[in-house]
Amino acid sequence: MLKILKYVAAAIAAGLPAGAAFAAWEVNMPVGVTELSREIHGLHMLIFWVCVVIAVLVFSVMIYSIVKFRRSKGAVPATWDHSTKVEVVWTVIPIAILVGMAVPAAETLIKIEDMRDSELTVKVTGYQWQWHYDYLDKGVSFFSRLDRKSDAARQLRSGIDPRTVENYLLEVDNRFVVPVDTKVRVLLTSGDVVHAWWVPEFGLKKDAFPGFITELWFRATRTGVFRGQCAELCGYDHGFMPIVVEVKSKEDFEAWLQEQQATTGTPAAQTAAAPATSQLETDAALTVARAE
Ligand SMILES: [Cu+2]
Repeated sequence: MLKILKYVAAAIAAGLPAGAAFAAWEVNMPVGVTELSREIHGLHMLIFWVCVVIAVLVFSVMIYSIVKFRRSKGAVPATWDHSTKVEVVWTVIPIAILVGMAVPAAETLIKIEDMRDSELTVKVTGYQWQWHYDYLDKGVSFFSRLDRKSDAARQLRSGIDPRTVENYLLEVDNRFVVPVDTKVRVLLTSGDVVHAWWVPEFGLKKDAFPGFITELWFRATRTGVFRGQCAELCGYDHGFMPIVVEVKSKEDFEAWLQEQQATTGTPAAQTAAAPATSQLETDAALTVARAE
């Protein structure tokens, strides 16, 4: 017995990365930076601990029974083979546990699908191999593709060490910019094959189908840059269509939006005709109108 335990301990020790590497060795899912990702993480941890408690109880009883009632100790097998009482107990308890877990899970699922009261809607279209972002009613749209440095390094026999490229394969030329503390609704579709929009820190991943629109929403609770990738095998350059979301403060986002509207030559009439939701937007329309 002791020998077996020694082997197990040695095997575990060999499998664990040592020292500092162990500290950075993340096995759990990230908590993320959005309202939904926190909720999903909370649900995940709740279910995890339910599983831990069940495992501890079941294995304790099992190990105890095996050790205590072994033949070498003179245990005599029972002669009965059926107990309705026990059958009822071991059916009712798992049902109660499952229903108990289904309630918070359903609450979170409903929340994920609730698109009401979104403050900004962006249509995101996947293409082989880039993303297109269209800020509906804002007159701003652009393609977002792998940045040049990563693209150069990834070429066969490029001679560039990918380790010298910052955020290799996880950087784009035009980032998807969104405001913080704002419910952003993403309408997902595709121009060719099935892609999937996935940003781990947002806790969400959804497929983009040609001819269909799927949707998701997020409300980032802090500013920063968050990276993801297309998560569907969408062709031979599938690994080269990253997603970079830049969450800015509301003021910085408005400034960015105005800048975009000015530089992309948004038709003034279109912007002015759209119902202005803020003074800043009206100002942007006037600025563009004056510039033309
Ligand atoms: Cu893709």
